[in-house]
Amino acid sequence: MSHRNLVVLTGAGISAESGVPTFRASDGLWCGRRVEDVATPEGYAADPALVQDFYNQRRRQLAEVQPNAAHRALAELAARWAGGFLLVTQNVDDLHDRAHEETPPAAGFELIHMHGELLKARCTRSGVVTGWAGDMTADQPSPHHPDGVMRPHIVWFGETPLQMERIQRALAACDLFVSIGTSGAVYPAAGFVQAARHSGARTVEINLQPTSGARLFDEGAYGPATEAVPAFFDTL
Ligand code: BV8
Repeated sequence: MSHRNLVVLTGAGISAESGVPTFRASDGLWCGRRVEDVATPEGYAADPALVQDFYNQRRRQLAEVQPNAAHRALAELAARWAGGFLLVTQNVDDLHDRAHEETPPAAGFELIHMHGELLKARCTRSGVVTGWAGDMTADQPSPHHPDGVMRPHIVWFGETPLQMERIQRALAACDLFVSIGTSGAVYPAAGFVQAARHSGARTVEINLQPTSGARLFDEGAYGPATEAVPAFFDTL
């Protein structure tokens, strides 16, 4: 079966073998606090220094990690894919970006970070988003608005994910949907497979082992992403 329009969704599991901890393996705690409590507007309002430090530590860690064979297999597929190819990641690391810089994609490729990016910051008043590689303080002055401060350009729990209309259009037109390294614990990303099925797409889950949503997929390919992802894409 030849596929034209591909949508791939990735989660923390695709970066795990690069050394980036997943959310729910580390029992979802950070400094003894639930990530769901730290990664929220309320958490940020209550203790901006703690939340900024949570992201400062993860931003610094990016300098120590590299894309792995799963990121590179996606980049190699994107370089040769003739149709539409939307890669939607829930991850805020830049490992996909670096893999596609090393192997430039074909014209029909697009990468969306639906939960934002560690290497970007946003002005709380103007909404202007800029690149940000260093640490951020709790009251980081914004160069874009006299009353604004810079916050991580991250979608917290309770905030609206980015580019949802674009994602929903791609899901409505896709004929192959592949979900890689995500537990399916977080919405709306966890609902994308249903939208793809509704469009008649072939749906595939790639993970260490079947997730609680495995029954929603036509097929599963199980094992570490650095093995299972290249092996599956070799069949396309
Ligand atoms: C929204 C940025 C409205 C932060 C993140 C009650 C019921 C249902 C939903 C809700 C509810 N109450 C609230 C909600 C909504 C809420 C939600 O879903 N909550 C959950 C906790 C119940 N969602 C939201 O608030 C979202 N916004 O709904 O707005 C809306 C909706 C639609 C349209 C418009 C508006 C916003 C959610 C975004 C939150 N921000 N990230 C940060 O990074 O600090 S989410 C966070 O979790 C990360 O992005 C992460 O990617 C994501 C999901 O986790 P996973 O990536 O799946 O990681 P996890 O650790 O869970 O799993 C890892 C997987 O990898 C496992 O399956 C494992 O087996 C596998 N794996 C491990 N190693 C490997 C591997 N696989 C292969 N190889 C390996 N080596």
